[in-house]
Amino acid sequence: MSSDAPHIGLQHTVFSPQQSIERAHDFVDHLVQRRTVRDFSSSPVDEQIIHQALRAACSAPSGANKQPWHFCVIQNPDVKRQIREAAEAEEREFYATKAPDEWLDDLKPLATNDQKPFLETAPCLIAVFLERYSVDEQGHKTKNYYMPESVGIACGFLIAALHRAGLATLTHTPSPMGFLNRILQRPTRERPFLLLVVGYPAANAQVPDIQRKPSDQTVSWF
Ligand code: IYR
Repeated sequence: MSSDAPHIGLQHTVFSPQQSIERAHDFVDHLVQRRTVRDFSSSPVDEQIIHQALRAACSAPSGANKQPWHFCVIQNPDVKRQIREAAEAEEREFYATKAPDEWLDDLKPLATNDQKPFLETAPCLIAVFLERYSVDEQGHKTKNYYMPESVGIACGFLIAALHRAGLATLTHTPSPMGFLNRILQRPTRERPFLLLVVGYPAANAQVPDIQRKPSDQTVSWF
């Protein structure tokens, strides 16, 4: 069923077949170099880069265009310290008691532990919240749809845009992350979804020697 809702002409660039292939290679060759980084430099990040990457994130498709996300950009050292302390408290419990052995075994190649110094070293953290529901101008609750899918896609855009600008990121999810609502004073209708650590890699940054699955395991063509 179509509706009378206003529509406008699509703005979309189509390239020649050769250009399309080259552009796909250029973009993907760079994107696949992205690695999750845990050794961050304290070098500052120009806020323009963060603004632009958030523009990318906020342009993501979302269920019924509800845009069910909120991004908190944290650069204040005192707020970063509070987040580190709260995250490490959760991580101590995770590593000492909560995590089953299988999970700890799966984490061995990453060599992670309950220490999260990057939460203070990195110049910028972006806390991403998922809006369970919204509130309209009259204060009435309004529904959102496909929130995890929508916010997940927005985070993908965000990470890709930051990588494209030469920044490193770490998708950090201490569990539970309710401390982010408290520290950042976000309402309970917003669920903390991801804590993204953003900055430049340390000069001597190391990453785990792990491989991506071959495409015959991850892709089927029909
Ligand atoms: N949140 C913990 C554990 C952890 C869990 C997964 I799944 C990872 O991919 C990486 C780490 C930590 O950050 O150490």
